[in-house]
Amino acid sequence: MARGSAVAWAALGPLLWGCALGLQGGMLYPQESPSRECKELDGLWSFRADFSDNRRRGFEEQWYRRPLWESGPTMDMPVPSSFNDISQDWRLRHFVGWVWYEREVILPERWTQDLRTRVVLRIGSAHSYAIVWVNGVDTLEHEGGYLPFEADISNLVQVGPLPSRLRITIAINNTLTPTTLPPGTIQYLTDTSKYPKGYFVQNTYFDFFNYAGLQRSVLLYTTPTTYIDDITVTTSVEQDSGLVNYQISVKGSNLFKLEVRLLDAENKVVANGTGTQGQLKVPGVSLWWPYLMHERPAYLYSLEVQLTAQTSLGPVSDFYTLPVGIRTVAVTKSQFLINGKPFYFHGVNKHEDADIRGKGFDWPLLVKDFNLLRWLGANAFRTSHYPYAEEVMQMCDRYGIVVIDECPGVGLALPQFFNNVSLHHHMQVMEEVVRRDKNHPAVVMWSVANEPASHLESAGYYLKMVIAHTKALDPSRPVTFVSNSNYAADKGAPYVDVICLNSYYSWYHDYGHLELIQLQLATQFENWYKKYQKPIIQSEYGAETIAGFHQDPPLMFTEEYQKSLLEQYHLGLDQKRRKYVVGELIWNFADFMTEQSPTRVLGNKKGIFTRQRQPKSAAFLLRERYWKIANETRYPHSVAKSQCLENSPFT
Ligand code: BDP
Repeated sequence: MARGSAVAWAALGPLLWGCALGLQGGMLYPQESPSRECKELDGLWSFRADFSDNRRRGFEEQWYRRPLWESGPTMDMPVPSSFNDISQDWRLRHFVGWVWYEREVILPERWTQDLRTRVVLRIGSAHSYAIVWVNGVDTLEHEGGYLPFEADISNLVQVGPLPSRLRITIAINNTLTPTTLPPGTIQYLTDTSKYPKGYFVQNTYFDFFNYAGLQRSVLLYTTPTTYIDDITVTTSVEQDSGLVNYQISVKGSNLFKLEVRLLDAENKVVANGTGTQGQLKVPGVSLWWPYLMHERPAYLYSLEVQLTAQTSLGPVSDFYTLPVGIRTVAVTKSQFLINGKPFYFHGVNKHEDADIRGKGFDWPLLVKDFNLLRWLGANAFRTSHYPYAEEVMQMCDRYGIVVIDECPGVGLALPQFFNNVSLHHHMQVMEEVVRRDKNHPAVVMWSVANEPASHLESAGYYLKMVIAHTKALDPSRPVTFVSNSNYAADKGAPYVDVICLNSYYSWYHDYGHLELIQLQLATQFENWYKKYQKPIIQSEYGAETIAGFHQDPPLMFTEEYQKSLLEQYHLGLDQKRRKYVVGELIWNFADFMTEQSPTRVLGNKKGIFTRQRQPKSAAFLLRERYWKIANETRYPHSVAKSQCLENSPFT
């Protein structure tokens, strides 16, 4: 594809769906409908960590065969939550190995007696390797945290009169190895004068705490036995009409009929179609715009899919409704275009992280974070450094927060991590990410990695393959990875559509010398742009700041230093903003937990909000800037700055 002209990915949408390595079926978000029921299994589960020396007692004694309490002492564990910060036991906080979860469920009779019902067990995520048993039967295994997986358990629950009580056992191993994503290493410390026999530590190469457990919802849901398995939607625009290309996969029978209707936000049918694929035309379309870019952002249509099928047990119907935002994404050599207009990312990097729950999904935290994003005037974030919960992605669609969707390709720091097994797994993870998030209008770009050792030859090949695979899976979006390499040494940049750069001037070097930032930033941008002629996003910058530390003139770790560092970066960014720099994402939205080390004070403190979501001084500075940029880049350019701020319900 020729570089230099706008590359309109949306137009390529229907070309290449399904170049998967081996994924079976879709991963539609579970929803209730006239044909589907959901039963959330959130709440208290029984829990036991396997503290035995080899961590394998649970398998040796087959803890899945009987109620977990019969195997020994258990504790209550909330789901969703990371297990690490829940108890007073320090061994559990740092535990590496297998932990066991168990819960009993009573199923409604119609789920177990009606053989036209399909019962599915779905786990939102289990970090990092999971094995699932239902009533002691080995049912499901999954590698990789941060992504959902599921199994049809109908044949386990529909086995005669009323076996309505189910025991679900899930063993989870959080060990990171050279072939997991993120990778890690286990180091045995063999000096017996210092360490007891068999002593080992988990080494990681990323800067966040390796929280683990059932960190997202677990649920059971039903579909009919012939069912809507997957829907893929891409959109484009032709004059004032929106085009919605859909592709639907059905499982369970070949004798079926599909009808689709597209409804606007007022529930008026604006287009309809039939069959497994087609194109819907929406004259006078309301486009999906990012927050603050347009007076009516985040417009969503609903795609209602209705399936009717004949099965050996009689007719069945299935209904699924997918939110659809109609928008285009394109990249020129100096711009990132949404709906054909230049888009500037003014946003944040986040983490799924909070007190007590760790990486556990939490509704109050979710809504608070989105209210803070809107207050800040942020229009985007990157899911640093793993895919976030599906509910987060749905909020982004609804609030118009643009997402750079990053996979868990973080910490690829050592040469041995670029091997064939890892490459294969990484490609599979990208399949799972794309399968889960492909229909979110908010997702405008995939990121396959954060700060890999991209100066290595082997990394160059590896990144080339992962990026090519991701593009084949989804030709409708640009692909990137986030680099902290030198422009002259980086071997992955030739394959990306947008260059994403992390730099920490006057933080990790030239300590305290804020006066150098503008020069160093200009050099960084100019070097990269000259070499690649691609749009650039400053994907991380920031300073460690302990809320309440003050010093003027500014010193490192104070609120004044964070503010001054940001100001210097902003001056540098403004030099290139209307040229080819298309975004800035602060590191980080909020303080977050890391491993313990002499350079981390109860975690990473580069947040502009504390871990408890209270603003540091820099948050006000950034807010001022983001609202100003929003007003300058708004389309159509009709709202004055003061109006914009005053009229906002979030001021
Ligand atoms: C970057 C990493 C990020 C770290 C940050 C930091 O991408 O995960 O937390 O540095 O050091 O290199 O604060």
